[in-house]
Amino acid sequence: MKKLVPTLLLAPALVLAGPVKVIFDTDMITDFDDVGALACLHALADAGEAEILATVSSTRGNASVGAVQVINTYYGRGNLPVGAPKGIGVLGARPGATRKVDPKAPLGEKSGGDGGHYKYRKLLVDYPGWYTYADADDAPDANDVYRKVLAEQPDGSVVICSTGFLTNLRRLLETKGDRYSPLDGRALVEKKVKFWVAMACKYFRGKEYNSMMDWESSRIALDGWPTPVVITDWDLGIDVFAGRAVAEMEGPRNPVKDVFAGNIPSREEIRKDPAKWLRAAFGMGGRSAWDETAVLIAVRGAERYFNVNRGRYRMVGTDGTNEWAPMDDGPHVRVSEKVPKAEVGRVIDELICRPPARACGGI
Ligand SMILES: [Ca+2]
Repeated sequence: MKKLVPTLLLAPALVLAGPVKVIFDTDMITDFDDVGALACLHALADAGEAEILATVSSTRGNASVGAVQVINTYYGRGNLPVGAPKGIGVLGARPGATRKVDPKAPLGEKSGGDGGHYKYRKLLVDYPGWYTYADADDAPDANDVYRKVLAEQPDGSVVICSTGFLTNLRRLLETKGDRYSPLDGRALVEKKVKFWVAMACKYFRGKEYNSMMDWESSRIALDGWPTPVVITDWDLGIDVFAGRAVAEMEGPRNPVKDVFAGNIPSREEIRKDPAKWLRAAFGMGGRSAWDETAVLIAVRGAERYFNVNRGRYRMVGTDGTNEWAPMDDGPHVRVSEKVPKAEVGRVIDELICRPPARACGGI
């Protein structure tokens, strides 16, 4: 008989009084569904559904932390704690990259040497004064951010939402007791974290960018996490589309609108060859909304929009491959379609398009 997933673990908005406390962990190195995800999270915070405790980058040496700060500032929360991994961590957009783009170098071509960094470095050029860390390497250690924030929060109250690499989560598990807490990382997570929702992995076997790029950290984090983990995987998000609405929204420019408007193909282009654009993760509704689905789950619970399936994701081998094994008492939950994907996309678009409730600033 199929074991039911305890609702208590998956629908915090329904069982906890007050806003859901969220730490957002993002890459912002290539793709830009992270921008939509962070916009959704701010909109949910504006509505009183979420409280954003920190926003950290899972990459090093690029514009990711600065880009996060630009978006935070747009929503009037420029002073949110930010951080990045130290010592280990993804440096470039491509697997095995050993060099980072110099954050002080002139802005490169969109499809040239800057690669995926372009859109985030451009954000920093276009919004000067909205951020403090142009280079993620200059930002505080994500471990300090995580440990300080977790130690200050009530037990079992924090939801971690990761939409990038699992580097920070691995590093957090490996921390020792410090000035914030005598507990080691695993014990601190066990005490404070209600659950972790990760946009990662490929169903049921394959390679997926977030879990592949730093596969060793993915293995350690997925195998060692002591509280429930909800996975929204590549196959779920590929045909949930969002972002066209904000890209075509009337009104003044803003960093969220800029990113979507500058990076999604026109309706006409998609009309000419929809299959080609789907392979590139674009649809008439915009960009595949992998990361935004993770935010919906973190704040509103997995079961509001998705079916839940229990099992275990694990990394296999040493090339970044993962696989899913269904099991009634597995430590992980994988979500699948329940509410039609087009409707989920509309929910996401409505959040992304909401004007900020606070005045721009806070940096
Ligand atoms: Ca991402």
